[in-house]
Amino acid sequence: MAALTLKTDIGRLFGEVTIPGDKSISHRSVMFGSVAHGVTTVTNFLKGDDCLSTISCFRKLGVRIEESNDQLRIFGNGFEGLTEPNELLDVGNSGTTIRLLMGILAGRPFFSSLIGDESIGKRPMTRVTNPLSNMGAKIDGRHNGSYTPLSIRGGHLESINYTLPVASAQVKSALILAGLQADGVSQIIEPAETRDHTERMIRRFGGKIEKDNKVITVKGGQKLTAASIHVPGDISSAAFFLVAGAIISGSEIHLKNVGLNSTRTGIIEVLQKMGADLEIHENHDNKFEPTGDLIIKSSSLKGTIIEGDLIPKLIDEVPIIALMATQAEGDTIIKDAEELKVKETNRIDTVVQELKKLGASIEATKDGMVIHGKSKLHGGVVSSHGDHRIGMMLAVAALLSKEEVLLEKPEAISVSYPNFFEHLNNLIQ
Ligand code: SPQ
Repeated sequence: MAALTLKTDIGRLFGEVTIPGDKSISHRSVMFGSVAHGVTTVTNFLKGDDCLSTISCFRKLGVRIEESNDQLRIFGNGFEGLTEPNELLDVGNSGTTIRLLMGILAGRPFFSSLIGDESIGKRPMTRVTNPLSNMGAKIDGRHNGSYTPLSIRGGHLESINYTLPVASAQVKSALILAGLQADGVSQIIEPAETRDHTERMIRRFGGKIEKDNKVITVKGGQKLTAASIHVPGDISSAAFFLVAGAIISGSEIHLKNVGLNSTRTGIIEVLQKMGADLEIHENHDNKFEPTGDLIIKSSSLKGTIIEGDLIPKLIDEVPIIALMATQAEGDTIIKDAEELKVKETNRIDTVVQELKKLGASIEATKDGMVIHGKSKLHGGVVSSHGDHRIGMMLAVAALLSKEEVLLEKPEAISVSYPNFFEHLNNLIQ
């Protein structure tokens, strides 16, 4: 796709956005619907490219999935209802799809091959393939099973007692999904708390999982029963509007239906620490996943330090937080965030490289970045590098420029937010 001329030199942002469905929860709703017994219905499913890849993989595994405008119907027949695929399972750009799917396939007595796009081909898979192999799955792939294409022959699994070497919800979830099919009780220990959507899904589908601080315990052989799922709005998508509203003078944006699961709300803590004018209206009747409405107004911001256990709660928001820091007084230091190097792109390098092109004062460090505020951003030619979150961050950055900003590879944004530009443009005054 040709480079896109972004909106620049705007007055302010004003109005309301209904945030589309959460990507992490949408993936999991299809996966659990497929391995449960009965018909699962899903509303507010995110029809972004990543979640559509998950649907396509489960169809190839023999699951009937009906899509209408406002709902998905998934006809699950249990883990044992999945059948050997005749075709390659293509996960596109989606790390969540491939890693969680491997946890499911590890326990299935058949052969499958998984592929993805160029970015997936660079993302480390041994974090999942090693513990799954220890449980009994036979997995191979490029560089000794480290990278796609991967092949997996599943079957009988032994339970596992495993301390995660990195705080990763994807690794944790893959092991939980394998643990559900294993003999005995598995224990997974997290170095820091990560998003708990998989654990919540198990309970929603009638299963049991225990969590004691950072220790997760799950018993194999559980039967899951179909459920109805309403997917809350994605706080990682809302983050772009929260930051845009905070940094563009005179703005006021109302965000409806945002997921407020405390394992995901690091962005809210950072906005508050930096002095943002944010109102939170929690919705008290959603016990499956907490939700609420947010109102953000522009205000003056100050730099902060972001580190430690807060990082997994905002890992996908670091690109847009870095932009916010360029508009805050003083320095912002982001550390303990080495995981950013193995996302769709190396998000430390791509954030630093692209924001510098627009005039930001920002440096990469070994495990994060330092941003010196406040910078006046200007025009230029920037690239998403094929990473949706970098693309959306740059579209918000461009709003601050008086000169033209061209975005290369804008199509990446459809991975998690297909109508992002429509929503942004509706707010511009
Ligand atoms: O699915 P994918 O490509 O890994 O997506 C990203 C994103 O920015 O949307 C990461 F690049 O989100 C991950 C997130 O970083 C989604 C996720 C999940 O749904 O479990 C967990 C996080 O990854 P990880 O590796 O920390 O477990």
